[in-house]
Amino acid sequence: MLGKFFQKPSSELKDRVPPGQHLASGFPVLTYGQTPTVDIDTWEFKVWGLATPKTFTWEDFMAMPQTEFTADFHCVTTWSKLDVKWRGVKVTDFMQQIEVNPKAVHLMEHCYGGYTTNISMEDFLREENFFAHTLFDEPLPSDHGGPMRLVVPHLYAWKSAKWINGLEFLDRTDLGFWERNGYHHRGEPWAEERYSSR
Ligand SMILES: Nc1nc2c(c(=O)[nH]1)N[C@H]1C(S)=C(S)[C@@H](COP(=O)(O)O)O[C@H]1N2
Ligand SMILES: [Mo]
Repeated sequence: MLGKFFQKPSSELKDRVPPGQHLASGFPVLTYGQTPTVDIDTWEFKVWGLATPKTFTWEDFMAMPQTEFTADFHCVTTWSKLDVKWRGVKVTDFMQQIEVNPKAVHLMEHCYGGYTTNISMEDFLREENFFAHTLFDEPLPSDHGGPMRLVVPHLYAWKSAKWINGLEFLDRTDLGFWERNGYHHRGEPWAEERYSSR
């Protein structure tokens, strides 16, 4: 029934595939709505809310330390892709560039096209999170979120905002697009935090 697009994970990979997930062949694209056209020359990334407002250009991001990442990717619609290879800027390196009010406990990820998703500061500040501009040694394709997306490997991939262009720091939990439409507020795949009980 899973046909040629999905495989059951082999036993050695099983401990890397969360419950209820299947391995995808290839790298599916999952977008709600249109893929926005985003030009690197006019690209801007802003921080606001409980942080000193600041705007970054593409050059500003390229001047930050650049790191390679290999991470597994889990979509709540039940496909997973292991060992995705990316390059970009670690969230913890980016955070050196901004001043955040200690009252900030949560944030909203904002994107070109209007998509939003929320995340706690604790989940956002993890060492393995990064802003990605390169996928398997090629510029990140626009359907996968190019020129720049966030990747949060330890949560379902709807938290990995494509075409990201801003972070709004908050003193409380707020809900993003899918979270307002029934998805779990946190989305941890090993706990199968798929949908909200409310
Ligand atoms: N801006 C934006 N980011 C997004 C989405 C979206 O629709 N818009 N979809 C999310 C979902 S549900 C998933 S599974 C991943 C899919 O990333 P991919 O298309 O690169 O596989 O992007 C996430 N980030
Ligand atoms: Mo998804």
